[in-house]
Amino acid sequence: MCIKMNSFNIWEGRKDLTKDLVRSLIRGEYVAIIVRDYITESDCERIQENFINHPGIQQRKDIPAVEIGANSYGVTTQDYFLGSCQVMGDLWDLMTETSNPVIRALTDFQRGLDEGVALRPAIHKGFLASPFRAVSWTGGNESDENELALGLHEDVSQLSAPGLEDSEIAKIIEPIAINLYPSAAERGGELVIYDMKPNVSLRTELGLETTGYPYPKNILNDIGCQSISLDDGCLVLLRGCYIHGVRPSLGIKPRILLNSFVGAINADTYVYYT
Ligand SMILES: O=C(O)CCC(=O)C(=O)O
Ligand SMILES: [Fe+2]
Repeated sequence: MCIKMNSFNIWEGRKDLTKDLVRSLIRGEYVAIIVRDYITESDCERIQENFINHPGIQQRKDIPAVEIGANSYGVTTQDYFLGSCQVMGDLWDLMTETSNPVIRALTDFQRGLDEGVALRPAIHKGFLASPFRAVSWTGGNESDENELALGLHEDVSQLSAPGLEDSEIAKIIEPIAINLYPSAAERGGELVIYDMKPNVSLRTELGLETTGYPYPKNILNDIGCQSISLDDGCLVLLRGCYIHGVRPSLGIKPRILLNSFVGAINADTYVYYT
């Protein structure tokens, strides 16, 4: 699927997300940062169990996936923030008897921001965005080399959706995804990132200016990409303006993603949302 490797910078290491790495990512020196073994084995096991047995798990309607948490994609500001508040208890349950690696990742991210720059939840009329959502993509057939469980997209255009105009998150120019994988697929489930940052005119030409999804494969024919194999405990920070997608997962173990987005809304404030 990837035709040209290593054409852009992805940092890879283990255990810790340092201030310097966060700074380098924000400055644009890397497209993504991969920190393996970021979540402890016992937290991974616990989150897997909590996810599988969770009564709040929902089948998504638009794409084969199961999810716990609120999602700002395709909804109005009011529905998103209301939904975020309603799922807070479910998210706590998912973190039962863990050290809460999502809060650790958000805190590590904040430490990399310049002095005086705050990271806080996005807020709307007193309602707070939730710190993460948990999702497992269940679709796709791994034997088909072109198939994806989550199609090619970027995470920027969806912030221009008409329903979100009045929200803080609509002010974000470049979101960064903070993705934790307490459970990776036995096989497959790779995150594929392309060296392409579509501009507004391309997004508009393709009719994706308020969704960022799904990009047709043929625009990527000569574009470099990297396929990132994930394992239990990985943390990936990804600049959401680059086109990316997810390969189908195989095996009985679910591929579980804990996802948050962060982005600047002014010179001294970053917000997180889902
Ligand atoms: O599942 C993944 O690895 C990435 C998911 C993603 O890109 C998204 O939810 O926007
Ligand atoms: Fe994404």
